[in-house]
Amino acid sequence: SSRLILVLGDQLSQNLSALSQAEKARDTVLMAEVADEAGYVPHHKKKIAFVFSAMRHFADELGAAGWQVRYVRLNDPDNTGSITGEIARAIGDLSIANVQVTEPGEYRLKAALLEWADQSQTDLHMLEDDRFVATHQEFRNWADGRKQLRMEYFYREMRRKTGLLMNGDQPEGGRWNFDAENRKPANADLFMPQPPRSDPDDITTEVLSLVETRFGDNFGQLRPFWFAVTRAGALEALDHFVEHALPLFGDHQDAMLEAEPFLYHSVLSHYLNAGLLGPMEICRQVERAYYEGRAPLNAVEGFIRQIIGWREYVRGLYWLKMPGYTERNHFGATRPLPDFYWTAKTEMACMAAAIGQTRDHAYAHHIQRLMVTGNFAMLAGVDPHEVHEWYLAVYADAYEWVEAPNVIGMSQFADGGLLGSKPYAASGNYINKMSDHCSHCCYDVKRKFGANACPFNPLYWDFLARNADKLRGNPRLGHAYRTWDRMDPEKQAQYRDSAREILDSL
Ligand code: FAD
Ligand code: DLZ
Ligand code: SF4
Repeated sequence: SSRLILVLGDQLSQNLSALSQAEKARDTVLMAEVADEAGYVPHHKKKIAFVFSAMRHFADELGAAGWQVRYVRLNDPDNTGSITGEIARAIGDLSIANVQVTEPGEYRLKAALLEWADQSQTDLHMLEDDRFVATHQEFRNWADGRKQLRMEYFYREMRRKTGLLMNGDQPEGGRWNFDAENRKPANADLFMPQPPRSDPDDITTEVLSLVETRFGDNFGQLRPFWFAVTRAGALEALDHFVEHALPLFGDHQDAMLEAEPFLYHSVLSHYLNAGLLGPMEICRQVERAYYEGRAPLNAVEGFIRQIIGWREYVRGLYWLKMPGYTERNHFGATRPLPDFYWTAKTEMACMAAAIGQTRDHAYAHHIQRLMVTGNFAMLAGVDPHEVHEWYLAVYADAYEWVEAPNVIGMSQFADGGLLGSKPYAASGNYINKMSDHCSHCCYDVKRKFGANACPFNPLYWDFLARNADKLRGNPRLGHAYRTWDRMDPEKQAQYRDSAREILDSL
């Protein structure tokens, strides 16, 4: 009998399991823009526009490929506002009894679908999402019985599984990881590559006015809107990255420049997470650039590790630890998120740059997310759940399965060290070493405390002192605590007084 095939906004892949196990001549595809998905956090305007426009283009492509598509627009008068509501309405209109869907990426929606199917006694067939390198089962098997889950070991398994950069069972170049070569700062350069920009077509233009009308008060700059919204456009962005930015990706992976939001990063995560690109096709193309002598091993290995290592690892951890993971709060932090995360109005040049480009592009690269906005929130003792909701809202690539482990685990250490072996806490010195922000800042990065000292300096020591009961035993912080312990008490008090003043002013 005929089936309803649900395709979600981050499932825009022709090879999606729900589609490959369906029949064009018999089944109907349902895609729906709904208020619930557009509103469970206050998404950045560009993120909503990207998802809706990419959904509309994908629906057209499915139609052109011969599928029957029922596409519900946000403004359709009968729109019920939820995915389950739209399934129920479609089932009624089309007299279909069976629903088929690929497992949603977020726990929230998966739970809602299963609960609804149960209550309405609908036959709901949920298929595995095979657009990843590792299955849930493989990750669980790997994690089972390990005392510590470390990305590096999981990554090696994924290298072996995929054969990427492998010579038989040996890693290309004799080492698994070339990160030691990847920590160089960057210099402003007139020839810095920029991600390619697409002009809005008619579909995108219509979506932009919808977003303007319905989400005009949301965070973020809607225009200029330059993201690609089709697979063809995303493939062009991939080619562009491999040709222009990949060769220097490794060297400057951790660098930050005031005037260069993208540096040598790929800016592909929103395409990948929405399904317009697949992880293996990206990695194969990047690997080819190495074997053809167009990019060095430190860049290619570092890039492939982000995708088959980190991306797969955080997804595995998410499904292992949900529900409950997003509520973790190891340090018991309770401060509300400072308002400047929404306005970029702060005197801290590094924060203003990271938040400002987040507002403009719905993008910041990894080190900004981790060592600037994330680091500051952790040092300041911001409630990790508020931090989590901010990250989930403001980035075009943000879906909870990838965002939550990065925020709750990697950046806030709110899971108490499940994901990372130590908190990514750093004083201004780190930011100064890796960026040119401090030379644009009204704070003095060399000043330890007192008026116009870089706020990261007292906050760093205050964070360690405040959380000594939880962190002192961490071997990777031994050096920092020895330094703190040797400091004379007057100096310690100056750090802590300064921190108190900064925190009170937030
Ligand atoms: P590149 O630097 O070019 O890296 C290549 C690809 O590797 C990315 O496109 C991405 O798919 C993958 N990748 C790299 N690092 C990670 C990582 N730590 N976890 C998972 N995948 C990774 N990434 C998201 O996709 N969505 C998020 O919501 C998200 N939230 C984050 C929040 C915090 C606090 C931190 C520290 C990191 C977060 N990341 C997230 C990971 C990373 O910052 C982004 O994937 C990256 O900045 C995207 O830009 P890019 O495509 O230019 O990446
Ligand atoms: C992010 C998003 C937004 C903004 N809107 C929709 C939508 O209207 N309809 C839809 O199917 N998906 C949307 N998405 C993506 C979903 O939130 C995503 O599929 C779930 O979070 C599961 O990962
Ligand atoms: Fe950021 Fe401190 Fe440098 Fe200013 S001085 S840019 S606040 S690290």
